[in-house]
Amino acid sequence: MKIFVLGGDGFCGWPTSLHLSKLGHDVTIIDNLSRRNIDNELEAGSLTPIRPMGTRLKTWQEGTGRTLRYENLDIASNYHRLLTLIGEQRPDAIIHFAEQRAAPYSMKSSWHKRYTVNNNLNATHNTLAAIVESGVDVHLVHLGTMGVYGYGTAGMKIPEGYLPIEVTTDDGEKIRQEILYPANPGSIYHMTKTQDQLFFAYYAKNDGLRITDLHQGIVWGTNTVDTMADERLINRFDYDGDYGTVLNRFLMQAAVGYPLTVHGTGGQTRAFIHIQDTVRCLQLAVENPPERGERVKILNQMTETHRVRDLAQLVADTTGATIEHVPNPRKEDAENELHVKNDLFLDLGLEPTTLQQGLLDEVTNIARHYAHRANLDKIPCTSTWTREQRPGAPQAAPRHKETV
Ligand code: NAD
Ligand code: USQ
Repeated sequence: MKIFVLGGDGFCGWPTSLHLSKLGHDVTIIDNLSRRNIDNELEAGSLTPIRPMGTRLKTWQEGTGRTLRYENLDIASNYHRLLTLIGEQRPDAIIHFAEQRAAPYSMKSSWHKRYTVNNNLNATHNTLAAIVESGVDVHLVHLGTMGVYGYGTAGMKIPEGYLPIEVTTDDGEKIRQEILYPANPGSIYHMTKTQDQLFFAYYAKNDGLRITDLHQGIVWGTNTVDTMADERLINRFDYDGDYGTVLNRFLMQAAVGYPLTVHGTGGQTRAFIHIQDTVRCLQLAVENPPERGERVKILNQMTETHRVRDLAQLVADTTGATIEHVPNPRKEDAENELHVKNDLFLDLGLEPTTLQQGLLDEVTNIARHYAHRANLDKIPCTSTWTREQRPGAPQAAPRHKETV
């Protein structure tokens, strides 16, 4: 298959590109390297020494004899080049990872909110419009997030995208239908993913596009078998307060002797998946496209759920790290339950890598191995969700009954 990987230089996109290339697919990476530029902006960087794109491609070629193509292109602003590439190359599938993906980064300032909205919505919409305009029958596979649902359960497992409902018409007739699960984003970043869903529903309905949307949980781990083959292929590992995700941050913090930063009570429950399972899910999604005219195929891409304080305890027990409860810079429920359906990927043959299997390996081979590269000043989460949470901000005046 000919496959475009939008965002193929990133944490999920790079190992996915290697995995698909190894399987014999003809892969073209499209990436504007904005993530590397954000590292410059934040004066932070990957714990692992990621190599320039040219070195990555050459190393893969030398090691496997396979060629990965690369186009440096901003898909959010360079619509015509994207359209031309689709028209000339006629890909069978496009995998879309190319968005600004960090919730804390999206909340840093009004500039960061606007950048995230402009980048993510235009990236997704340009891709859809270009597929239609090109007339090529492409299967679009998008990386969405579990966060589109919010993290509540309403007393049931979160279904895969669609909620069955029953409404009573004015004539008293009961009608059953399935609607998109109500969106409940917890950050500007997550909000862009809820809007992506509407773009997909519209283009599937109006233009018959074949679209798969993967609602992925928090990805942990670093390497896959392919990125481990040569150190020059190593994947990125984010640990800073904006881009580091919770479990990888805890692993890194344990390795450098920094107390594990649990926000508030640590009562947040989240869904997780290992990076090796992410690439396998992408393979399964590409191999199982929806039919033309079918509604958007939505799959929950996660393998286990954990409460943040339990994760901290697990890492502490494994490594001897200490735990610190720090004020939560986010606006989120102090405690939540989360139960999620993931039958679709299990039915397709996914065999999950569990935390129990991979945790110690990750601590030893990545976090401890590269601990000398860490900048501890970059660990604290400084992006706050509201003005009132900013350091030194005047507290909102109490609302008295008579002024309401
Ligand atoms: P990442 O930031 O490491 O990778 C994204 C890549 O897209 C980067 O290389 C960046 O340079 C590129 N990019 C961004 N905007 C672009 C544009 N306008 N044009 C061209 N390239 C652009 O992020 P990631 O962790 O690999 O996440 C990939 C996708 O998966 C995201 O859409 C994210 O929302 C989703 N996701 C990630 C996680 C996770 O835990 N990392 C979990 C769930 C969903
Ligand atoms: N948290 C801590 N301590 C930390 C960092 C985070 O307690 O040091 C807490 C947060 O308050 C939050 C939870 O851990 O309650 C998860 O935070 P996170 O940064 O690991 O994950 P999140 O912001 O949700 O975003 C990540 C990815 C995003 C993806 C999402 C999937 O960056 O791209 O969409 O996970 S999900 O969470 O399922 O929506």
